Amino acid sequence: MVQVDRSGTIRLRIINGATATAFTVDLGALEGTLIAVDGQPVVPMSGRQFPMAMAQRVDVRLQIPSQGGSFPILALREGAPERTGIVLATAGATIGRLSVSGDQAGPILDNVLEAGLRATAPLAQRPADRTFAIDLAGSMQGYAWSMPGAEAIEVRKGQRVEITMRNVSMMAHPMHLHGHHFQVVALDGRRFAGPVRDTVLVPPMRTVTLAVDANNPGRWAFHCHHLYHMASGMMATFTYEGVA
Ligand SMILES: [Cu+2]
Repeated sequence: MVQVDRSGTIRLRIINGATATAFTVDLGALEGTLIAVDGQPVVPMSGRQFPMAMAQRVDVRLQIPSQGGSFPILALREGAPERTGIVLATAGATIGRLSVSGDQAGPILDNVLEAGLRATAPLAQRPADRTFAIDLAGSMQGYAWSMPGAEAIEVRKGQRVEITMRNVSMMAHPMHLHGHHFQVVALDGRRFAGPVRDTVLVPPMRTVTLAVDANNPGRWAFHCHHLYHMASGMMATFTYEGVA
């Protein structure tokens, strides 16, 4: 339980720190405003449910009603009834006991919300200097995963880089690049000025393109944040030329 003030404004920053589980944050009776993803501001979007893949963060602004009360903020497990969360409560409010299992399975994550997000500070408009096309491949049978096309991602400082990730598997992959924030610039080939972030979900059989300015020389991990996928093949690097 987290005590809050009547009529108070709350900023919740939620991190999906799970190894292999996606969630949907459910605000219950409260309406919230999504104001940032992965710590990067987005054009505010109101809603009651926000999907979160592994490693993703959301910042949600909430208004506590003047009459007060208790307000469960739940994280619904994808495709299963289990849930967890916190309760925001004003002084003296009655707090009911909640089951760890809901009535129905949590939503399967897709990119519907992603398509509606817009960065407040998008990357400058410019053509890509380097483009890479990679597949996200593998299967549950044998549990071997790979990122063909990502073996040799090598860039130069100052370049605009675009990476198109095509998921040819039947599992979703939250793809995470270290050392940078990128902008999501296309979903299934449709261009848009999407959010700036560092982890983007690529659902099964879908394609996501990210754009990134190579401005932080090093040898950076670029991987699926489903840690069992990462450990069994979905790990690549984003390397600057001349960096060992
Ligand atoms: Cu994965």
